[in-house]
Amino acid sequence: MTELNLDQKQDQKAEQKEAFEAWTADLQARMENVLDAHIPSADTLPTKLHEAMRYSVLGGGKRVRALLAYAAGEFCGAELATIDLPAASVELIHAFSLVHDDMPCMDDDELRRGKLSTHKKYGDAIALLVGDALQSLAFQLISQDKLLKNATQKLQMLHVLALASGSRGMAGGQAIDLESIGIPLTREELEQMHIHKTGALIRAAALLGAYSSHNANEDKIKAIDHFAKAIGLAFQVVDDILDAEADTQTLGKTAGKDAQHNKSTYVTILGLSAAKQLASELHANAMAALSYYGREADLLRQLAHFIMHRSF
Ligand code: GRG
Repeated sequence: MTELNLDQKQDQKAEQKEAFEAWTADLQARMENVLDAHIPSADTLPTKLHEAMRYSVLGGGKRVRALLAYAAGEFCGAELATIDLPAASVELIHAFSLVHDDMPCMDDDELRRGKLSTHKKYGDAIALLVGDALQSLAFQLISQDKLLKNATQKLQMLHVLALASGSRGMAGGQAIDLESIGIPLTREELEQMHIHKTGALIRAAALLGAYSSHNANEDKIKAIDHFAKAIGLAFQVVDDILDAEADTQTLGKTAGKDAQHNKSTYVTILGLSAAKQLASELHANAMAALSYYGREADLLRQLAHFIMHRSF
């Protein structure tokens, strides 16, 4: 094979970046359509609840979890269409968590995805119901998915999603978070909290993508799992850095909330520079999980890069 010169390498990199941006835009739009098609229309009774569900899910968000499911699914040989509903189900659980997280009894934020948070627009009672209904819809979508032919495959997905969102996953992580306001956490405690609160659903997204394949290879699933654990935690470290460094307009949610609420974060515990170093180490760990694989893992690698370098 002939060696590429510097210019050729730069051209290749620019082409890969462009292709990844096109893939991202394409699948974000695809996910928007899937979600739009599966959340009842705003003129279906009860209209206010459905309008608020659509408000909370559609027209915003980076769709990182769906992208991860698509990338992991493609890596394992799944058809795109088979990944649609499992990926949408994770986005619904994620949107549910954001709606509840913004409420006064939780993180209390009036801004989400650059617009009023759901309880500010529709009131607390509707916001609670939006979360409940989105959670149910997530499980409904997998259970009714006609492209998942095998009942064991569906059960496996439902199990992974239930574990990731329940008391041993995201809800548990949120409980630790609430208990720790004003109480400094150790680095280990902070890590445990984020592995549950943020990492569990990101890991579930990748696994659901992988399980969308009818014949996923065991080694590939192990690699995806290792990759997702590392990049899930890196996602949160980057989130803490952004909360400290970025402004409200860029974030689309109130910046500096962690400091305001006297919360332990990677930035308060380690300092900005060590937090950035930790994010790079976690990224390297995620890359190591894919080291055995060639071009077929490139989407996962590029997605990891996107997570590391996002601005919101
Ligand atoms: C949902 C089971 C369940 C219980 C509710 C409220 C709650 C318990 C958990 C909150 C979990 C939470 C809000 C974690 C934060 C995760 C996080 C970093 C969110 C931001 O994710 P992005 O940046 O958001 O992917 P977008 O808007 O791009 O989708």
